[in-house]
Formats: sequence, structure tokens, C-alpha cells
Amino acid sequence: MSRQILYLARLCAVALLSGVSSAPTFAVVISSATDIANVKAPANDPGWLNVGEVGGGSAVYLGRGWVITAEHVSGSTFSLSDGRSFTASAEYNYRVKNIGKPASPDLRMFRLTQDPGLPAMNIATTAPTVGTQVMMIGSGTDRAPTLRGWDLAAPGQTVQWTETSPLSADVLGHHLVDSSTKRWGQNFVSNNSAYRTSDATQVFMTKFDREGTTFEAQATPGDSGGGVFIGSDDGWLLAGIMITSQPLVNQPAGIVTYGSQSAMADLAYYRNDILSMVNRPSWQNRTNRFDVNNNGRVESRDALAVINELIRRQDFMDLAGLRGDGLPWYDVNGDERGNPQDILAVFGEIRRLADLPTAAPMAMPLGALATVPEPSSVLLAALGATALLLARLRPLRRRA
Ligand SMILES: [Ca+2]
Ligand SMILES: [Ca+2]
Ligand SMILES: [Ca+2]
Repeated sequence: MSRQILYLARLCAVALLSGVSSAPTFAVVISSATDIANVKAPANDPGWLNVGEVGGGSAVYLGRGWVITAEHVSGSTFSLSDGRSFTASAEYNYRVKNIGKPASPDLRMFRLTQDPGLPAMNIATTAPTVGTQVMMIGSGTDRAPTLRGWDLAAPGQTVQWTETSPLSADVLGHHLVDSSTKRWGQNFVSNNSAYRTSDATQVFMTKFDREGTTFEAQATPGDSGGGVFIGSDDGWLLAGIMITSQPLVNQPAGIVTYGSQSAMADLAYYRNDILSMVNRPSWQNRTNRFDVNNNGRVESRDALAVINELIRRQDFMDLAGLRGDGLPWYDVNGDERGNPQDILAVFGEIRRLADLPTAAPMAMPLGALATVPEPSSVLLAALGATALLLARLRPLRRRA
């Protein structure tokens, strides 16, 4: 089954049943008869509140404003189970990359325009081994309470499914219903991390067993993007993102069966790529760090944008926080501060582009700035302004 089917099935279910269902809240299904404990944060909580909903699927808040979900889950509003919603920035979307493969995995990241004030997740550094216990949190479709059975017959090549009494059935499971609930469940890793061609994703798997963990869990439509956590000596680690389920051969839609598997993107495999984005300076232009005003060119007005903002503030800028869409990319050198170093970096790039044989600007003594030969008088004036600015801001910095 393609990875899209989970999500599409959920969309279809929502579309078909929107007239009768209450608004979908946030679900793995679990095998136990009651789930009173599973629809709220577990006592030993790996990050319950960090798992939210986006579009028709789930998503996990990573930290520094970044959220990760399955690529086939669309949507740009990240809703938390505490009732708060956050908007995704249009300027920070990222498709996670496979190592050494042209195809991209079923993982995407986006950044919020506001800080939700949630703790950062620690991502596992190695794939969980077979037998590792995991906790799965997602907002997938609920199951009906009644245990059902199916007889399997294989006339010709196609396995035929016929619903029957669970007492004599080949396969046991449940019907899925139209509602969904955010829920946590458990399982053991059943398959080691491996590249799954159908999803172009490095995954590990769990198997939904009737005699499994206390709260044996299986991903259902809507769980895509949900979090899979493992315990460690250093506390909980985010090890996977649910991307699909792997049902039995020829299994009908709308049911969940024991023996099916859930597939999770193995985040240890993608860890460096994910963290390179999370830890990236948020005010540095990813396309071209010297292009402060993002007009596609590097020119003196990029430096002037920084100069003007420093003059306006009469202080250096703290650029460690989230950046609103459309604002200039002030942090040229990526130190999460806005200061004259950013201005000098732009000038250095302008000189490099003009192919002038001068020393690196960052290494120049500040007193020499105004005397460096420049291709334009505007640039020269800007350099003078920078030197003045430096003189004005220095006492401020000493005071701070
Ligand atoms: Ca299992
Ligand atoms: Ca520019
Ligand atoms: Ca900077």
C-alpha cells in the first residue's frame, strides 16, 4: 500500500462522514479494552504536548520553532491538544533528504511564526534495535470496540476476505470508525531500520499483536506524522515519525488487523539533516546569506538594511528568536546577532563579486575601513556609516 493511502483514506473518511461526525480531535489504536489512560499524557511523558495535528495528520514539535511531519501530510496550521494553534511560516519549508539517493523520504519540516513554548525534543542517534519498546503518539482514526474476524481464501491469485465470527476466523481485528482521538500506545520494534522503496524512506517497523504490550498500538489513518519515542539513560528520545501502516495482503479498507505493521521513518538516519535545519540561524537567508533584503542581488543596500535597523534600534539585534515572514534576513554571518559584522560581511561579498584583490574584510582593522578602495561611492559612504555606527554602538554594548 502506498504511503499516501493512509492519508487519502482519512481525507475520504472525513469527507464522507463530515455530516455526522463531531469535529475530529486528535491516534493510534490500541488493543486494550479501555483507553482512559491513553488519551491524556502518560505518567512517564515522552513529549505528549509536542505531538499535534496538521492537516488531516499528526506532527511533532522539535524545538526552535521547527515541526516535523510526513511529507504526504499537508496543511500549515499546527494545532496542539491544549487548544492552541500556530501558523507555519511560508519561508521555512524543508523536505528532508535521503543520504546518497535522489528520491526524498516521506518527511517534511516547517517552522512556526510563533514560539509555542514547548521543550525541544532529543532525536535518537541510532536506530532502535529489534525488541526495543516504543511509545507511539498520534491522532489517528479510532477503532470500533467489537472484536471482528475474517476468513481468508485464495481462489486463483487473489486472497478473498470474508467477515466471520472471531471464534473461527483466520484474522482478527476491528472496524475503524469516523472519529479520531489523540492517543498514546506501545509496541516493540519488529524490523530493523531498512530502506523502504515504496516510501523512499529509511524505516523501522512495529507489528500489531493481539498478545503484545499492555497498550499494544497500531497506526491508523491520521497518525501519519505522529511521534515514536524510546527511553534511554538520558531520558526520552524521538526515534521515529509514523508514515504508514502495512496491512495484510489484500486487506479491505476501513479495518485494522492483528498482524499488520506500522512503518516509522527512522529519525536517527535523518538526524544530521534535521538538526542542520533546526539549528540553522533563523535570520540568515538560506538562499544567499548576503542577500539581506532577498531581492536576488547582493549590493550595498543589503548592508544599508542592517545599518538602518541598528541605527533605528540604537543597539545590536538579538536574532536568536523566530523571524516573521517578509522581514529582512539581517543575520549575514549566522551568529544570531545583528551587528556591524553582518554589514562587513556584505561588503566583503560585494568586493569579492567585484573581484577586487583585497584582504578579507572581517580581518581588517576598523580604522582602515574608510580608506579601502571601493567600486562605488555609495559603498564608500556605507562603509563610513558603518565605522560611525561602530563607534556609536560600542558604548551601548559595554553598558549591556
Ligand atoms: Ca507487537
Ligand atoms: Ca539584496
Ligand atoms: Ca550576525
